[in-house]
Amino acid sequence: MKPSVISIVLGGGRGTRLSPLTHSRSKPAVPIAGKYRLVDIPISNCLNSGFNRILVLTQFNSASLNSHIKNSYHFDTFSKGFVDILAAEQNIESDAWYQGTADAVRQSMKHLDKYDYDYILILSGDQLYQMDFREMIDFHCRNKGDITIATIPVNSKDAPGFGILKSDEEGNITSFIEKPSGDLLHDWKSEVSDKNKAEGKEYLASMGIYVFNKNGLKKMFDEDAGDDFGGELIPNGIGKYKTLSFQYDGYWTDIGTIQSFFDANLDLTTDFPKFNLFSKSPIYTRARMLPPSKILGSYVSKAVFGDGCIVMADKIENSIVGNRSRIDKGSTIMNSYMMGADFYQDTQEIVSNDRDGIPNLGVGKYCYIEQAILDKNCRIGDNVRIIGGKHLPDGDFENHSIKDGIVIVKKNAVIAPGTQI
Ligand code: ADQ
Ligand code: ADP
Repeated sequence: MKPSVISIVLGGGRGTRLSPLTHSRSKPAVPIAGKYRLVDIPISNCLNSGFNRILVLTQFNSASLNSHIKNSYHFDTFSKGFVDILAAEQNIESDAWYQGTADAVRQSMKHLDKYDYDYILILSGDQLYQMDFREMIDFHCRNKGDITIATIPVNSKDAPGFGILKSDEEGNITSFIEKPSGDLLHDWKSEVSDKNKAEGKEYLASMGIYVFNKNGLKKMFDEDAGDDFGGELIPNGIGKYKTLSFQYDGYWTDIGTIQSFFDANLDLTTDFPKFNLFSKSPIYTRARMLPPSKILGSYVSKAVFGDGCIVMADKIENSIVGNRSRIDKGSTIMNSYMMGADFYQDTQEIVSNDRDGIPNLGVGKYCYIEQAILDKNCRIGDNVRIIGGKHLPDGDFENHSIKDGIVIVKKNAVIAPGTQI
């Protein structure tokens, strides 16, 4: 019999590590890969696994997340599928934000009572991967776990950023430490495959993807204190709950920081990206009915285009160009992610702006942009040079921020002609 599953997507803490992309939108609504949003990844993995009852928990319910979910995920009456957003809400008992991952799920349990389910699948909202969750749920049922954690081998450089665990031969997790400091690592090596060993990946990391039995999770919330799964409830529950490791060997990356977000996006422009957009399991998103993209006389290499773009640039290389992007003649875009725009300007407006020296939506004439993220609806004037690089110190300015050497031009920013960043 098909297991009865409700999926919960943890849609974001405060999203500060992804700011300024999260200034005006919640984290799940951050655009990726030119035409999707972060939340499309876990939702698509659920749908491709046959689990179509999905709740997205978020700290604030921005208009763009709401409209994205409402416009993207439609189910017929007979399927009983839904994707609903649960935003942190004030109520009689509490006026607090979700205090952590476990608190977010704990506060949401009352909304689940109206559904029939046996298992809860808890997912992070800021990861890029393709996984068939049926295999994980099968593993959980076969081995009669209370909790199953998806795990992946990582190297000693990455290990301090994750929950690290050890398991016995049957996959029972025997110990777990959240984000161990480097000096503790030597105690946390696991037996891994020869391939992983050769790559130096000798630590088993939690992917922050959990399966719980419904009653087990309720019991945990009733009996154990803690606001965070990785920091408190999971490590404290080892020994009390049968906690299993389900090892995954595919591509998986956390995209919670500007650097990892940028790297994951730009990897999609390589010959053989680690994340396969051209897969039999589709990534679902909003069908926007945009026209095809039009390229006029540009040299283009290793570039990924969204829909409805008009590109007259000289050169686009190693870059993602999102929906409705307009790039004027003589411009170059290198190693960058341009998110595109939410709307078009009409031709009359473009001509009159050109006449008056007012920047139009998109990138103007004779610009040079490298190592940058251009958030949506930017207006980059003519002859602007934006060149990121590791030599640049982090900073936050009116129209842009710099993080890890990446220049992030803020949503709706207007960059005056001739500006140099
Ligand atoms: P982190 O990713 O550092 O570690 P956390 O920041 O708690 O954990 O985020 C997990 C997910 O929950 C993210 O998608 C985040 O946006 C979301 N989230 C965080 N706080 C939230 C809140 N208050 N309300 C709603 N959503 C919230 C976790 C585990 C580690 C594991 C890594 C793998 O704790 O053990 O190794 O994930 O990435
Ligand atoms: P996408 O899914 O294509 O990224 P969204 O539908 O989330 O875009 O965003 C489109 C948003 O842009 C909508 O909220 C819409 O109201 C807004 N929008 C559309 N036309 C204009 C316009 N001319 N000026 C400003 N905002 C616009």
